[in-house]
Parts: sequence; C-alpha cells; structure tokens
Amino acid sequence: MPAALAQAQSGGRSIPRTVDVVVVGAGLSGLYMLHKLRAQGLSTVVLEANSDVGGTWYANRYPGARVDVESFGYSYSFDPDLEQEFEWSERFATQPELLRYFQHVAERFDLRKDIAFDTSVTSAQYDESGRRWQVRTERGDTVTTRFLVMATGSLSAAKMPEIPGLESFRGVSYHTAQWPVEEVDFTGQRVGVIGTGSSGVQVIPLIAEQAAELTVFQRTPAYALPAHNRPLRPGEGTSAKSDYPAYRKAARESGFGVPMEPPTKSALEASAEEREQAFEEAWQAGGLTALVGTFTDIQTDLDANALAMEFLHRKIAEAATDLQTAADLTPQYPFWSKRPCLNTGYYDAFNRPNVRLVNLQREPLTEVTGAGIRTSAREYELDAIVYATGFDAMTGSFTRVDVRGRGGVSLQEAWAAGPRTYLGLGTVGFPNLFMIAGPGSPSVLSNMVVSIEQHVDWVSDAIAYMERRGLATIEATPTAQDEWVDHVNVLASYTLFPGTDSWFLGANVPGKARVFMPYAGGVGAYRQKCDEVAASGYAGFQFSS
Ligand code: N01
Repeated sequence: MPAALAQAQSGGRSIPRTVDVVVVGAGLSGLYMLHKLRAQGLSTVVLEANSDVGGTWYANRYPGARVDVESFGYSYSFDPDLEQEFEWSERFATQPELLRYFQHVAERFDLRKDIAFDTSVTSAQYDESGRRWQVRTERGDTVTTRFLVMATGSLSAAKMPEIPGLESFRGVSYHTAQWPVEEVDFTGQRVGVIGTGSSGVQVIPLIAEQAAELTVFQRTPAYALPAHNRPLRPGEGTSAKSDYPAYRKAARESGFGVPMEPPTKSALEASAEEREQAFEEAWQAGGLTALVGTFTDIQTDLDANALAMEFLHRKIAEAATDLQTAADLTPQYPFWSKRPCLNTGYYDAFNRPNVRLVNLQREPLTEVTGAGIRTSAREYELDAIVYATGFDAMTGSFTRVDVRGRGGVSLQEAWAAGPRTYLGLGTVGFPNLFMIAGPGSPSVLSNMVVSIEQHVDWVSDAIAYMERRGLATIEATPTAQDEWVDHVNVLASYTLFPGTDSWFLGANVPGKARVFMPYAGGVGAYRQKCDEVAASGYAGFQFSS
C-alpha cells in the first residue's frame, strides 16, 4: 500500500490527510499496533494527546507509581531481541523505568516518525458512502482513514469526584492520573489525599515521607497486598530471560496473564492449618494474584472468601499500630470483589506521626473550601490536595471522543445501557473500528501487556485477511454481540464482583450503567475463543466487499 500521502501542516508537524489506519493513543497498545501495521505495508498515523509515548505510564507519573505485575512479565514478547536487551532493575518496575522502556521501544523501532504528539482526537465520524472514518483533532486536523483503532487505554480517562467547591481551593490541586511532568515538591506542606485505591495506596507513602502533614481521606479501605518489591539480584534477569518462551506461553494460557498453577482445592474443604499455610505462603510470595489463587473458590464463594478476609484482617491489624486506624483501614467487603492494591509501605505510612486517616464513613466529606477540605466533623486546612480518585474506566477513553458510526449514532448512545461489544474488539454499527482491550475482553482483569499483544495481533491479522480478499469493511453482527454480552454477564455472575461497588461496574461514575465490563473467564479461554473466531473466517463478524 503506498504511503505517499497528502500532508496537512498542523502545529509545525505533518499529519497525513489520508491513511489506511488511524491509531488513537501511543501507549502500550498504540506503539505495538503501529509496529505491526507498518510491517504489513499499511500507511498508519498514531494520534497522541500527550507529548511523548507511554500512555498511562506517561500520565500517571505521581510519586510511587509502579507496575503491579512483575517487570519481566509486564513487557512485550513480540521481539526476542527486545526481550533480551532491556534491563529491569526492580521486581516491580517504577513508572520512570517503564517510561524508559516505552521510549526505548519507540526508538528501537523508529516509531515516533508516525506519531503526532500533543494531538488530541475530538471526534471520529463514519462516512457510510465512502466507507471511511473522518478523524478530527483539537488542533483542527482532519484525517480520513479506512480503519480506526482505539488504542486509548482502559484506565486513562481521569475522574474527578463530584464534590462541591472543587474550584474554590486556594492551594494546588493534582490528580494522580494527570500528574505534572515537572517534579512536585511537598516539603513543608500540609497535603490531603482523597482516595485509597491503587493510586492512593502508592502515592501516600511517598507523600508521607515529604510532607509536613498528610491527611488521607478514605471512603472505602483497600486490601493492600504486599509487593515485597526489591532490586533484582545479579543474574536474576539473565535467568528469567532464558525462560521467556515457556514463561510467555504459560502467561498466555493463564487466567490473569501471569503464569500460575491453578488451584485444585476448595478453601472450605481445606483444614484450618492447610488454609493458614497456603494464605501465609501467598502473603510471603507477594503480588496481586497469589492469595486469590490459593483455593478454587475465593473469588466465587462468600464463605470461602470470608476465610481469606479473616486472614487479611489479621495482617492489617498487625501492620497498623493504632487500633482505631487499623479498624478504619480494614475493608469489610469480600476480598477481590473490587481490585486489591499492591502495598509498598502503605500501612507503615499510617504509623508515622505526620499522617492521619480520616474515615469518611464516620465523617462524610461535605465540600472543598478555599482553605482545604470540610467534613461533617470539621475543616482540614491544606496547602495541596491530591485527587487519587480514579477513572471513568473501560469506556471513558472511548466515549470522551465523539465517535459516530452508521446513521450518526454515537458510541455514547449505543452504550447508554452499558458497553456492548463482540469480544471487546468491535461493536455493532461501527464498521472498521477496532478497540484494543475494550470492554468485554479480559483487559483490566489481566496483565495488560498480554491482553494488548493478543488484541493487536488479532486486529492486524483481521486487516491482513481483509486485504488478501479485497474486503472493504468488517463489523460485528448483532447476534454475535448479544450472545457475547450475555456470556460476559454470565461469567461475572459466577464471581463476587457484581456484589461490591467498583469501577469494574461503573459504580464510581454517577449515571453510568451498572454493568460488569471486563471478561472474567481468563486470558487463556478468551484467546482460544478469539483464535477460533479468526480460524473460522471471523464468525460473528460480517464483511462487505
Ligand atoms: O482509582 P480507584 P485508582 N470522595 O477507582 C475514592 C489501576 N492502577 O486510580 O472506593 C471520597 O481504584 C474511591 O473511594 P470508593 C488499577 O487497576 C494500577 O486508585 O469509591 N473518595 C477510591 O478509594 C486500579 O484498580 C496501578 O469509596 C472518593 C479512590 O478514590 C485502577 O487503576 C496503580 C470519591 C479511587 O480508587 C484505578 O485505581 C494505579 C469521593 N467523592 C492504578 N471519589 C498499578 O499498580 C472517589 N473516591 C499498576
């Protein structure tokens, strides 16, 4: 396919007016998608709102940000040389190291030349007669494309809370997912953090070390599992890298996208000693999935789950020295019914004299004032507020762009009652639009890199299939989509997820339909289904020629 294209000048940078594929986002998904499409000879441009590559790892540069999948597993597998050459320094890589990795990938494969940075996509409209997408940017560019790949991330649409008075605060406000590129120094300041999900749990220990006073406003406590992060030992990298073929295969066939022996026994059938030993070993191993993987029914049976909860409650009581603080930090909802967090110094932070915990269940937050934060009990005076309040997850990054498919129907309208997709890859009414790690796929319930690589490979194979046969459009069929949505819901109903409010259900966004969005059947089963669909000539998708 010829790549010689008419160029539109915009902001000093050339953006082609017509391409085969527009990819939105230069994070993990967009970088690999560009690399693949280019190798297939397709003219491609990536439009990226940030000033450089990295996506979520570009934006979430708050102190303490680090990955919660082991570094060796949270990396691309598509190029054996790339796998071997990058040196990870810690068990769980920090955000700056991850960003260095993505910058290295961009340089190694010369990706930046086809990425327009500081280019926010505002709309994408499908032109039915021309069977093309018209993609518009904030800067006024219009790009016409056959295929549109939304590589916009599952957790990238930052969410501010609905609290009165946000604008009135006279100090400085930050959101963890929109952290400034310049270093932020909290030395000597009175800082408030709202939110104790993964971002809060990571940022709190670091701010605690710097600030004069840190006040943590907690609405729902987190299960913060030990990371046991550490520098990698000499030789550890070489040995892990020599195991890559087997490691990657096991990751792809697993549940969460990390190699793991599946449990065989119910927690309810195990003796108390067996359970304690299994839980303790998982605790000592650290990581997000060890404990939930001890027994078959931790995530599916409330009684089995209560046994894990009891173990975790004891660990929290041991970690926080003040009794009331320990009680306030103890979650009462089932373990893994919302996403747990990885802990590096979180509970210890509350043992410091300059840190206090405000339990918003006892004294609800009423407003942000000019001077700080007011609860029903009092006002807390602050110099800075950090909103660790999360994301409009899984759908926000798609629906914040005005995407309109056949008949001018917007994605927002099509998904008003919850996202509807076939395989989390495509959606009815939006021909030639692909989503990477979209709702209805394992995405956030997995090691994202494993899921992203699988989607990118699948999408580039589907486009290659169309090119070989001269097919113009691909679109999910209503029947396949309905059946897939039902299947995703049935799988969720076997778990404890639907019973606890979380961003998995859209519960953190007022007015958002309460639907469990990710596919809970595991990455192995999901990959198998996607492979079968491709092998059968893309059953469940219809083509036009
Ligand atoms: O966001 P969250 P996050 N008043 O939605 C609270 C991934 N991630 O950015 O639970 C008071 O989990 C809210 O309280 P509640 C990971 O998948 C990964 O922390 O709604 N509080 C909650 O405590 C993660 O799950 C890493 O009651 C309010 C917090 O804000 C996902 O991103 C690091 C409030 C939001 O927690 C999201 O994590 C970071 C209000 N009005 C993130 N509104 C890694 O480790 C919200 N809250 C790789």
